[in-house]
Amino acid sequence: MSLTRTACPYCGVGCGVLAAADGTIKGDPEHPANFGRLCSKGSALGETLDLQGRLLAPQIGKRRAGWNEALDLVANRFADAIRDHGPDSVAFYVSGQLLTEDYYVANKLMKGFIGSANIDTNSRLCMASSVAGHKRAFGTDTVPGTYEDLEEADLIVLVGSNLAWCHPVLHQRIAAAKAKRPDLRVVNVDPRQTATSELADMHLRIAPDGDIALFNGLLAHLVDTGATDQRYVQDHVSGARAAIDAARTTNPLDSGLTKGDLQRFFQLWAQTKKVVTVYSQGVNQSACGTDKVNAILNCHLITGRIGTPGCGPFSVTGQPNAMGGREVGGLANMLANHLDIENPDHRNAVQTYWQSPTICTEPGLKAVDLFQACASGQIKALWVMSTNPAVSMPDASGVARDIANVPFVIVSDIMARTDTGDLADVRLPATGWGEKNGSVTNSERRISRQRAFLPAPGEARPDWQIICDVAARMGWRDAFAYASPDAIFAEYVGLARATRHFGRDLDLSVFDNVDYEALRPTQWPENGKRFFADGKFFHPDGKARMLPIAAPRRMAQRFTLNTGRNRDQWHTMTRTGKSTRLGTHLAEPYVEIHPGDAASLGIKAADLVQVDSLYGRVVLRALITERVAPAQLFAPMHWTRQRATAGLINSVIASDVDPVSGQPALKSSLVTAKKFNAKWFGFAASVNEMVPHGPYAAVAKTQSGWQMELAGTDTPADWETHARQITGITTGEIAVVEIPVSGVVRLAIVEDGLLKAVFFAATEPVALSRSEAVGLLGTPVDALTALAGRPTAGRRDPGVTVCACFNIGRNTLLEAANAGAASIDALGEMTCAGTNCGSCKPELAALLQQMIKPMAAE
Ligand SMILES: Nc1nc2c(c(=O)[nH]1)N[C@H]1C(S)=C(S)[C@@H](COP(=O)(O)OP(=O)(O)OC[C@H]3O[C@@H](n4cnc5c(=O)[nH]c(N)nc54)[C@H](O)[C@@H]3O)O[C@H]1N2
Ligand SMILES: Nc1nc2c(c(=O)[nH]1)N[C@H]1C(S)=C(S)[C@@H](COP(=O)(O)OP(=O)(O)OC[C@H]3O[C@@H](n4cnc5c(=O)[nH]c(N)nc54)[C@H](O)[C@@H]3O)O[C@H]1N2
Ligand code: SF4
Ligand SMILES: [Mo]
Repeated sequence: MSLTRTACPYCGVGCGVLAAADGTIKGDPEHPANFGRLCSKGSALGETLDLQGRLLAPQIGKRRAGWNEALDLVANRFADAIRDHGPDSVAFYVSGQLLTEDYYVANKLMKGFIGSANIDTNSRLCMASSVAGHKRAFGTDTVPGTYEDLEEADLIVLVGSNLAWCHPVLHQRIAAAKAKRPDLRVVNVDPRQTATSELADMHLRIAPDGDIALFNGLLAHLVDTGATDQRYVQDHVSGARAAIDAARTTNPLDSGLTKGDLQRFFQLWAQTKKVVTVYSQGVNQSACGTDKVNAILNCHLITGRIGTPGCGPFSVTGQPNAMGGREVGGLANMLANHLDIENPDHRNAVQTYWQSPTICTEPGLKAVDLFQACASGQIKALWVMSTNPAVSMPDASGVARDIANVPFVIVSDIMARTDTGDLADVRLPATGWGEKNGSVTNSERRISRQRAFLPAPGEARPDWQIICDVAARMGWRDAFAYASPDAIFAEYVGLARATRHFGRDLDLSVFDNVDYEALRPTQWPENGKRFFADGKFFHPDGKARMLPIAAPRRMAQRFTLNTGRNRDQWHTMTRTGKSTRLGTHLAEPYVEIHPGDAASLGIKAADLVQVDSLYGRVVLRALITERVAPAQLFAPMHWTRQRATAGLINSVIASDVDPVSGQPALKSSLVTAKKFNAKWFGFAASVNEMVPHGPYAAVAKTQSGWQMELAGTDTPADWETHARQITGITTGEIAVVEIPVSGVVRLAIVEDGLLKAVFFAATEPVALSRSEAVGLLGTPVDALTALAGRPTAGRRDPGVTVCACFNIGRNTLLEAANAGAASIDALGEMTCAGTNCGSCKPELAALLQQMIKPMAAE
């Protein structure tokens, strides 16, 4: 089977992938982002390619429609709204998971032809504060460095970034560099202990939003100890005086760190010339996110540590094409190609190049405002592409209501059912990864091709084509008459050429007349080039700006709810949720809570916790751990209404935003927490797909079907009926074991000699080997054996999955460790764990650490 050279559709590392239609997936050894490596999500891509659950034809309401009918309807409703209420009565909400070509035409249609800037994107939730911080400091949204800087640096500071889980291949590059050069220091600044902290020499457990106090303190220290580069500052930087004065008014102890830790960190930073500061959502997703970015940039500017090998601030992007989206101007406050809406010369140039009837003259609505405008009735037609805002926006229940309030909603997605798709009037089937062609830009400005290796399924069409089809029907056929993404890319490169005289950073000349089909991963402005070592910035005076940043006041809080990601899931799980290998790493929505807090709330291991805010309520499994600090909670963002009844974490998050960037504060919500009083707890596994219902229920796909965790506040009248309802197995024989004293009920359904479903309930959280129960489904085991709830003779319970690539469970690893495997490599040799993608290595290290603890204590 011949392999197609393409790029991973998940994170912004932008790994090269070799893929084939039979599901073969390999890392591309020649791609400069990963040199052949892949993480667990990348490795499991082959398992997400099946057509189950895909949207394969346009739908109007609940009815299947033809493309012509659906496109006519969309074009007419948009045209009607614009005619009756003006261009600002319509909006697009798009995604950093669109390809550059999709993004380019969506932006062109809205800004140049409809004449509004009401196109915003999920990058608002992701990168907006970095964009705003870059623009304030540099005059443009420029990421100065390259991945090689991570290998060249002597100190890497990871701020608000769980690189081990979220950018695993970059994490592995750092780990490899550190193994080779043990002098390389790594510092992790995160209120939580994460898999990333394990690699770090120093974990600074900062208070929520304590980052400004930390970096202002550092700035003052750099000045006081003469660690600044006065020449660089004099020639190339403005605003240093005011920034230093503001920094001096900050008390570094407001960071929540001790004096000793602060001193150690300040000295290390001051004394190490080659520093890279990597940051992501712990910085961006905050009500002071832009200020955090500039507090970091200030320290790099005052030392001139920017743009030289091993030096610089490095905002790592989350989505595969967050950078491409920024380049083509896909945010409401940008034009195109890093040009500014506010600048009439820029607007004229773009309008002339597009030969468009109009051009937006002022910024459009940013995500949170955009959905508020849906609530107020301003937005008459909304088109959502490649994102799931009914889950991922703050105040997700409110946003779902806002979307439902829009008279006409279009959702383009690859999946038939998503929480947002459920609210649409028209759903349009898009081709997905492996079926579509285009380009993406990764965190280090490298443009790679995504290439198709599968046919388009059903009637699905590429996003760019759907947008152009609508534009044509709105009367702009010629301006959107592209034969292929190739033509769109060429136009985008041409726009950069036509606007080169403005002297902006986005120089795409390396792509002039490039062979698109054969395009190799290439950085702009050219491979290996860094920005700003020459001191040339993009403000009118050519200088960078340091900004005076004030630290936020710390408030007394009951619980601060922090949110983020799991190693093996991607956002709202529409794709990773299909992989059984990925589904069992952490199989239900959970909340990390400190042991002290758990004790004071009477919460024991595996209990359920109810988390409330002014906006909503969630019920989550307690994960009691010292990884979180007292008075803080952490919950992952992944669970949707389809996967859990009460796990939608964003339903408790307020829509507070950063005043500069408009990015929501998704990491520090004020909430209360208490024990959820369940009458009973349950676990079910079935060969059928199960739908979560009841006060607490969460489903996950398994290799034998589906599993569900449950809890109820009322005891069902009849367990047998309940079990059949839950598992969806209505025929076959049912065996029941009931132990009235302890309230334990166990049921198994056998049909045609095969085990079809099991259901366990108890008044306490159900203790049983899930992997064992799941492993028995579909096999000819007798019901009573299935109900034992523990490994049958001759079978070993592998335990919860640790290594997703080879499906190696915790118990298997513990056995190997007991048998003498004392290092990650040894574990790998015995069990294969960690030898493919390596994403689980931090967990392997933790497991080994745990094993040696008792001995160390002796
Ligand atoms: N497995 C996986 N990988 C992904 C994704 C995914 O869904 N799954 N999504 C991709 C996307 S789009 C993105 S944006 C990236 C995100 O990548 P990351 O930013 O690394 O991920 P998060 O888990 O959102 O948050 C990072 C850390 O910020 C910390 N934090 C919270 N508040 C603060 C604070 O005030 N200060 C500091 N210093 N830290 C704080 C959190 O405890 C958390 O550990 O991941 C990308 N990669
Ligand atoms: N609490 C909390 N909330 C957060 C965050 C957080 O850290 N905490 N992080 C925020 C961040 S950084 C981000 S990036 C967002 C992500 O949030 P979303 O963008 O809402 O999440 P996804 O699940 O990635 O949604 C992508 C959708 O596009 C569909 N899709 C996939 N491929 C294609 C395609 O080729 N074409 C089309 N048309 N559709 C496609 C998928 O099926 C899916 O429905 O979440 C944000 N929300
Ligand atoms: S690190 Fe993993 S998710 Fe990110 S691009 Fe590489 S393989 Fe894909
Ligand atoms: Mo993101």
